Amino acid sequence: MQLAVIGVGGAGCRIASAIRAADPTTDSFVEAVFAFDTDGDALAALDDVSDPHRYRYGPDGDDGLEGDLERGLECGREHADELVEVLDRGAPAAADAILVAVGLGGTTGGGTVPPLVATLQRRYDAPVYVLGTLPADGEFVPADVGSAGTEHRSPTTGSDGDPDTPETPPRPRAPANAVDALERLDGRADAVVCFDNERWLRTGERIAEGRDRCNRELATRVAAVFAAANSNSEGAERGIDADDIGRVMGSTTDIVTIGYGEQAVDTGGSRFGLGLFSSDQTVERTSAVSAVETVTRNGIHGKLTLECEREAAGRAHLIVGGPPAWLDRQAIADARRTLEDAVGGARTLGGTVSRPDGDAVFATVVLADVAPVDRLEELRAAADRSA
Ligand SMILES: Nc1nc2c(ncn2[C@@H]2O[C@H](COP(=O)(O)OP(=O)(O)OP(=O)(O)O)[C@@H](O)[C@H]2O)c(=O)[nH]1
Ligand SMILES: [Mg+2]
Repeated sequence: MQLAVIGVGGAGCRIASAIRAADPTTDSFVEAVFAFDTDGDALAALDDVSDPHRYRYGPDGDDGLEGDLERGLECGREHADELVEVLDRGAPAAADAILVAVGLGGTTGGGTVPPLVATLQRRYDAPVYVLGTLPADGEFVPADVGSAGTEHRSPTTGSDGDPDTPETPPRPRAPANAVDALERLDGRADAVVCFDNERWLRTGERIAEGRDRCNRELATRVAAVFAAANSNSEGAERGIDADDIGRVMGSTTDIVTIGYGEQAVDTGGSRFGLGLFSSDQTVERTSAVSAVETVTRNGIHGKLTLECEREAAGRAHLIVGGPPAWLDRQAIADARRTLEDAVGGARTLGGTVSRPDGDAVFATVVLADVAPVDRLEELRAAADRSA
């Protein structure tokens, strides 16, 4: 499966760049990465996007949009065709899906992505998925309004920490922007994969301090889903293809969250030699079973990109992968039942990914059509309060 990744705005571009960096296979699942921003300095700071695929558009100056989503939307509508022309030059026609990454609290990203996704849907047959971060409380809740007497994270301004950490302005409109952008994506995006910054930042940590770590964690999960549909599953029980991914993501703008568990395993040094030999490796069955059980449990019950009750999922997909000798069939069948039990009546899919050169067993859990989600309700309430 080949994915065209488009980052829009500061967060979106950094996440797109991190996805490129996380691509684990030589047979890359990332067909092309594009970065679109109104902020030229932010574009210039990206690590893993080639120059011709970085594109600045819209008003000049850092705060041309001044946090105003209406202006962001206007800018997005005005420039959507122009951005798609930039994509056309990079030939994403071969892509099986398009992934648009965005920080949903932002003005550039939140304003551009809804009209951009609408234009992409008109121009390409491939499904268009949005990967959106949800704003953290520290961005918009004043420091002295912490909940129920608990000490609250300080706002995102100030350079009281590491002087090398870039400052980030407070974003009082972040929840309203996020809620508004999500509503506008309804009926446009095939699905919206969410990542909750509030859950992934450490206590007291500012976006600028924690974002690179968060982006790596998110990129690992995105890669685990989409690279799975790109791998050689020869010898494995059941592979995964783009249709499986399409089935679990759906096409009706469902909210999607991803869980992930990984365990390093001894591959007898085969990763330094030819991958060929790792399939000859003998692994004690109890070790293989225990590895699959552990990563599955962590994938299901560990931290999700967006927290929700497991029973809140309408569909679920379990991907188990690793060196072939570690992929115990019975353990994988049991893992699938563990997921079925956890999600109640949700429809579940399963697949196996053989990674002859890998040195870890992993489980990726995709939960789709999740509702209700507490964090989304919190952001809606915060948006109402600021209205
Ligand atoms: N996970 C993650 N979230 C980020 C990152 N940068 C910003 N955010 C989040 O994304 C939201 C939008 O920020 P940006 O992407 O910088 O905003 P933008 O789209 O460039 O819009 P403007 O700068 O306001 O024009 C913020 O409210 C943060 O919640 C990042 O690198 N990683
Ligand atoms: Mg910006």
